[in-house]
Parts: sequence; structure tokens; C-alpha cells
Amino acid sequence: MTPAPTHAPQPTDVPAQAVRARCALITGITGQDGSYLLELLIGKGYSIHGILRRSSSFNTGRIDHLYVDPHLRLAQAAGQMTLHYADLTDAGSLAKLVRQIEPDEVYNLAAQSHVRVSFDMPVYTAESVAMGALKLLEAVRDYEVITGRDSDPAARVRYYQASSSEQYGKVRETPQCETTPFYPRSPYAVAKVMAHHATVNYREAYGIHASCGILFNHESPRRGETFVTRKITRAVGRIKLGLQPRVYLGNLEAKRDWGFAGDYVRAMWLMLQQSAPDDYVVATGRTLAVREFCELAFAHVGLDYRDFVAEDARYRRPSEVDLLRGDAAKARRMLGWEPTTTVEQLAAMMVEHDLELARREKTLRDAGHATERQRGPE
Ligand code: NAP
Ligand code: F7E
Repeated sequence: MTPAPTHAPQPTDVPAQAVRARCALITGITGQDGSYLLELLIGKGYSIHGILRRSSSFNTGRIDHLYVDPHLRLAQAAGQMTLHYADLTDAGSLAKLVRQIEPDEVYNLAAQSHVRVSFDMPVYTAESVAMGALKLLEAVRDYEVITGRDSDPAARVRYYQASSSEQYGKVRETPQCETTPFYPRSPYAVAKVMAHHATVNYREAYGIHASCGILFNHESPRRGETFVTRKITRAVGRIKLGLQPRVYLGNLEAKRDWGFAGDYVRAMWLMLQQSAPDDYVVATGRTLAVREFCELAFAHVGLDYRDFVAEDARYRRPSEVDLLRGDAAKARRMLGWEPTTTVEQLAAMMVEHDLELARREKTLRDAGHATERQRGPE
């Protein structure tokens, strides 16, 4: 049974405490960006609902600290956050959740987000990335119609779509901005292009307050360990402490515009606070080759990357994106957004974090526990 809508404007004589907190639904809450966005929204007093997909092992490692970190006000954080089992491939679970939660803001961050893996799993990638976005947009559209929120501009649900610089693919102009044409080079990017256009279409066709953030690569100590920056910084920590001899990488010449994930989730939130929906590039404007990121990361611990980085064709992609550099002038102008972290600071932050992980691993190894890990070809 769907609860009665609570989004309607409150009468002026209702006491302030009776006005409900803004409510956000986050798909991908257990991922890198979801965890930073969750922290941001907790700080802003939101009531947050997140989608958790069923796994045979624990997949809440990035958000578990919100239950135990006293700096995040344990009781409040626990009360503000609710996790629900659902999946982007399951339209019914999404529609039911949107009706139950009655969100003011929906952040669609969930995805099979690994570009290399998308060549191995193109259909599932399209199911989660492209069809997943469409299913969620449909859930929002139906909910708005059923509750009448579609006819009250102040009550419209605000929707964020996690678009990607990968959509630019084989670029013919640099830097890339909101009007640069898309030329996707992977099943992941193809699927993101569809999700992007679907979001724009729902905005234009149904008036949904839907915005796309075209985010360039953003990293952090919470980055998945098979993305290249984290793979490098994990290796730096382990090599420095003698836990592994070298790291194998694919294309060292690819160039990316790398920023800090904590900065980028702020841009997502800012987009949904605008009176009109729109699309924005979020980027630092600087680009570095993978080789240069290696140089930075290894130099942070006094090592020369050339002594420890080896190439392995397994990590190359069938079709590559050679160069990305974003122009975030519109986000700066319209949202007042600026990145606060340089790529040098980012590399240092990640290496410091991963040195600490390596220290713990070494302690375990020295105490006789096995620490070797198997990796796939990502
Ligand atoms: P991430 O760390 O890989 O997190 C992906 C999240 O999606 C995880 O919570 C994952 O759950 C969830 N997920 C995957 N498949 C799902 C499904 N079928 N149903 C429900 N949830 C599912 O990705 P991220 O770096 O935080 O990126 C967030 C979003 O931004 C993604 O859509 C990504 O494609 C996009 N993006 C990322 C970047 C970047 O540089 N990070 C740049 C542009 C766009 P589990 O934890 O259970 O795996
Ligand atoms: O690769 C090269 C690789 O996997 C970056 C996702 O968050 O950002 C991410 O996609 C570059 C590529 O990120 C290895 O060929 C070399 O040129 O860290 P990545 P990505 O493919 O740019 C975008 C914006 C997203 O939207 C995605 O969701 O590094 N590279 N050697 C390698 N990459 C990996 N993973 N592993 C290597 O060994």
C-alpha cells in the first residue's frame, strides 16, 4: 500500500519540526561516489534511502563507517539512512521503492562501471546502465503522475543521471564541453550515451526535472581496486613494503582528466538544487597520461616507476579512449562549482591511504596469514 504523499507544500501554521527532511534515493550507494554523496547528504540533514543489491559477500564496506564513526554523529547517521534490496535490472523493485520512499531527489549512480569489463559483459552492462536508467526514469514518471506531483512545479522529483566523459570516446575537439559530440568506444560508453539521451528525452517529453552530470574520471582512496589510479596506488604501497615486486598495466599513454570524487559529488547535489534541470561537464581541465600518474604516485614514496611498472596486453581494451580533458566552465558559472584537489594532491592522498593498507597487510603476513590476491584481466 503506497503511503499518502507528503510532498505537498506545508500550511504556514505547521510547526517547523513537522516539515519532513528532504528525502533522497541513491542507486549505487555502496560504490565510490555513492559513499561520498551519502556523507554529503547526511551533513545536509537529508533522509537517505539507498539501493543494496544482493550479494553472497558483504558489499557495504564503503559505507559501514557511517554506523560507527562518532564524527558523523552515530545515532543521527543511522537514523537518516535506510538500505533496501533492489536492482537496476528489476523494474518492479525500482517502481515499488520510488512509490514507498516518495523521494524529492533521485541520484542514479548504479552501474556496471568498468569499461574493460564491459567488453566481456556487454549485455549486462547495457541492462544495468542503459535499461536501468530507463526503468528508473519510468518509475519516477509513473510516480509523479499517480501522485499529481507532475502538475506542481514545486513538487517535481529531481533526478540525477551519472553520465560520463567516456561518452566522448574518440574525440575530435579538446577540451570537451556539453556540446562536444559523443563517439562512444566501449559497450559501457554506448550504454551511457543511451541513458544520457533517455534522461534528456524524459526532461523534454514529460517535464521531469532531470539533469545529467557528464563527469570526467574521479578517484579517491575508495576507488575500486581495478581502476587504473587505484591499481597503481595499491601497488605503490605494496611494492614499497616489499609485498609485491611490480605492477602490470595496459596502455600507459592514455590521457585522463582526473579529479577527486569528494569534489564531484558536490557538483551532483548542486545540479539538483537549480530551478531548471540541465546538463553539466564536471572536470578539472588538466590531463595526464597513465604513465605520468605512475610517475607521481611512485615518486611520492621515493621510487622510480620505471623500475616497477611492466606492460601486459591483457589490460588493453579492444578500442581505447586516447585523450580526455574537460571544460567545466558551465558548472563553474552556473553552479559555482570548483574542484579543490589537484591530481598531485589526489595521488598523494591515495598513496598515503594505500601505504597504510599495505602496512596492515604486512603485519598480517609477518604473523603468518596468507595475503596473496588473485586478480582478473581488468
Ligand atoms: P562504482 O564504485 O563502480 O559503484 C557502482 C555502484 O553501482 C555500486 O554501488 C554497485 O553495487 C552498484 N551496482 C552495479 N550494478 C548494479 C545493479 N544492477 N543494480 C543496483 N546496483 C548496482 O562506480 P562509481 O565510480 O561510484 O561511479 C558512480 C556512477 O558514476 C556510475 O554510474 C559510473 O558509471 C558513473 N561515472 C563514474 C565516473 C568515475 O570516474 N568514477 C565518471 C563518470 C561517470 P556493488 O557495490 O554491489 O557492486
Ligand atoms: O582506465 C588505462 C585504460 O579503468 C583509465 C570509469 O569510472 O572513468 C572510468 O573509466 C585509463 C584507460 O578508467 C590499465 O586503458 C592502463 O585508458 O581507470 P580506468 P576509465 O576506463 O577511464 C570513466 C569516466 C567512467 O565513466 C568509468 O565508469 O587507464 N589503463 N592500464 C588501465 N586501466 C585499467 N583499469 N587497468 C590497467 O591495468
